[in-house]
Amino acid sequence: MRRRVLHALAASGVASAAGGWASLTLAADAITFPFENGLRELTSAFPQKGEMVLVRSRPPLLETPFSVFDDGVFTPNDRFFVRWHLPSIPVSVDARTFRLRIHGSVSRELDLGLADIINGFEHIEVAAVNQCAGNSRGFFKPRVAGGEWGNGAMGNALWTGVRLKDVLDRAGVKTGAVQVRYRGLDKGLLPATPDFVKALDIDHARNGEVMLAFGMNGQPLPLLNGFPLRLVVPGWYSTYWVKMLNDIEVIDSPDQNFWMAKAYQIPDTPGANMSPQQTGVKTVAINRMVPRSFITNLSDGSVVDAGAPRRVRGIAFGGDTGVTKVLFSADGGTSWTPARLDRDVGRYSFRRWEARFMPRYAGEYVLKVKAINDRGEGQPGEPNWNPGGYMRNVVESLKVVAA
Ligand SMILES: Nc1nc2c(c(=O)[nH]1)N[C@H]1C(S)=C(S)[C@@H](COP(=O)(O)O)O[C@H]1N2
Ligand SMILES: [Mo]
Repeated sequence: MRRRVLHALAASGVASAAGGWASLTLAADAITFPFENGLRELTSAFPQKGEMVLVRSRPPLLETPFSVFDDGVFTPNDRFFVRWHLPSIPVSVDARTFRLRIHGSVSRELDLGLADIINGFEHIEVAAVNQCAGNSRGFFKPRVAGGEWGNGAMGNALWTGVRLKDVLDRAGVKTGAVQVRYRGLDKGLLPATPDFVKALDIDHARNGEVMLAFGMNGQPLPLLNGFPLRLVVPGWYSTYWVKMLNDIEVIDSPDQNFWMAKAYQIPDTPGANMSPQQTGVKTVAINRMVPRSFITNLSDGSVVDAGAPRRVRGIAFGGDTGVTKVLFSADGGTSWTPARLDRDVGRYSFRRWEARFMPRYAGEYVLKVKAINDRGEGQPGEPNWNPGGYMRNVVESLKVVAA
């Protein structure tokens, strides 16, 4: 794996999007999500990306077409979703001149090239789901502001990299440090636009799992997924997974910048749930993920043969811990049967599951699936709501027709 990634990095050297992606010609194909204003174009115009659902073009928000999740437990790099906040993203990054700076409350500032990182620290690998906090926001009712994703603002990859802990240890974190903050190469158009900066508490940053990743499914990261280096924070929403990471700063007081203190705040309530009328709700920075599960080989409105048994399959994940159980219902949630779980490739990963569905009679069937993680936490039966459109994890339903 290491050799393969290194080889590919050497061969590519520079990841670039010749010409940029501001002047795209859009494809004619489209899909419609089952919510208001759900029409989306399909595009293959972005560098290193196959066909993607176009949610917004500048900055790029590209969603994974849901059928891709039926193909395997890992989401291919060329179909992996993309989300950026600021419009000015480098259209090429040269791996040979790229530098990562580690500074702030440390004994020794570090200024590392990619080779220093790859050759200087032990490598680790983790299978982990990268999911936007606003995945599925388009389904929020009442509607909320923000990128109107369907369910495809997530993906699962095998990440290769080095422990953030090891890098911090080399720099020597000083006593009194409380957080570590991260920024990447992207910028706003105006100098007044706050840089996209995120922070993690010092103990979290040093837990040995948080990673500086240079490999994704055995390849260098695609440019749009953060080439050449990104933070991977297993179990946490991807707002913390800073891409094109070139600056790490150890700080002595909690970060108060816009992206921590104002954006990505959730109600401090179970399931980040509140009512649209509620005011004065205490908020906290979004953090760990919660369990979700999906059917991937049937979609709403699929037609199946009446009287013939059928395998239903899909994916589940536990959030910030493993999935222990996936339950399947073919009668709208009246009765549930355990699904068979596929190979476990790690607790932060998608886990595939399969169940038997016997549509004995012609007619409509409401299929549901729910995941329970190894802390016994399940998915709620009713959707949550909050003004940011974050953390949807309701038990999903789809209607199929047996004929
Ligand atoms: N540098 C940088 N990193 C970033 C962001 C960004 O705007 N800039 N967006 C974050 C958010 S909110 C998401 S959802 C993920 C998306 O990761 P992906 O594009 O690799 O799927 O990147 C995260 N890392
Ligand atoms: Mo996000």
